Amino acid sequence: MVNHTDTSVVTIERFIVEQERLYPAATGELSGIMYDLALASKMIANKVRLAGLVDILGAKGTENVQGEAQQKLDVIANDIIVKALDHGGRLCAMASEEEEAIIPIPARFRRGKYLLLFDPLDGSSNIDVNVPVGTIFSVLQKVTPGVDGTLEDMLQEGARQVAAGYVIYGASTMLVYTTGQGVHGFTLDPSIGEFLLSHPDMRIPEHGRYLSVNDSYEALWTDEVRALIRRYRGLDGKRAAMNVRYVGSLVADFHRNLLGGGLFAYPANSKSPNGKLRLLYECNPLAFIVEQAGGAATDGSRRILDIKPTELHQRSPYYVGSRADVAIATEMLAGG
Ligand code: P6P
Repeated sequence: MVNHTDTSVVTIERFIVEQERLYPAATGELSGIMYDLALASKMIANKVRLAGLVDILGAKGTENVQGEAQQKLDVIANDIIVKALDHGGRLCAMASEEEEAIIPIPARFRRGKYLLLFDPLDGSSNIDVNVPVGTIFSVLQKVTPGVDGTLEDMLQEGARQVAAGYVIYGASTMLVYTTGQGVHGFTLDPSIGEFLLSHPDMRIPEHGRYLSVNDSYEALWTDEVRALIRRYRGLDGKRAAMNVRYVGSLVADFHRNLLGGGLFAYPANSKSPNGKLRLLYECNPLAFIVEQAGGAATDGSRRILDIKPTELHQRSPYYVGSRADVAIATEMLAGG
């Protein structure tokens, strides 16, 4: 790990180069993906920031005041990421929450050895109430023969990710990522258009302050889940009560808990037996981040990163955050 004495002038580009130098065998392909993701994030940040002003909200297929075809912001974010990364020669396929099938690299572009999976704008329904939203991404390495990425290449356990991260579009725009060498946060300085290293080596506190859960589903949970949430809320006297903080935007809730310590829970319920969140491009990347920061993530019985996916858009129950609090979930749900 390079020792940064003055983090105020470490751009993400410099940080990526210095990280790459730690690995003589590195080809620079992964670094190139991170550059392109940083660029796409700046472009999306611009769109999100202006969303309330230029009438680009609303359902896809309608027309805006200029009579232009209306696009939802998450479709716009999706297209920004695809176009920023499809021609760099580092990827052999992509997958997005916005697209049912995997996204091939156009025939005119060279293929690389990596795959990018992403949720382009998670929580986008919160835009019009000015709640922070986010982009979540996961990078895998191709495992099948041939040059084009396949569904099989996408369906790898989260433990096989080579990089993961998120961008939070809030009071400031932050990009937080890991390549397995710790978690590092960069804050966008819009006056110069650069992401600057603001949070080197992020660590999540062992015990959580915050509990993030939508307990309007309480009647749909199992007795074990209800007992677990009561534990976190200090109602069974076995744990101090956690402060409930839930904004309904995964990246915003996760980011606050990463910084202050906490647990985010989206349990299975009788209407959604696998919960709501997507394994491949929501649960896995944030699980990689949180483990690298000293936390943990489970579906209630298994480590999230050990789950072998069977479908591209499959969902998973999700408990992620401070290690001691995730351990309580495992103990109370899996009889662990
Ligand atoms: P609920 C946003 O729609 C999202 O996908 C996540 O960002 C968020 O954590 C979750 O759904 C909120 O879901 O059911 O509590 O409204």
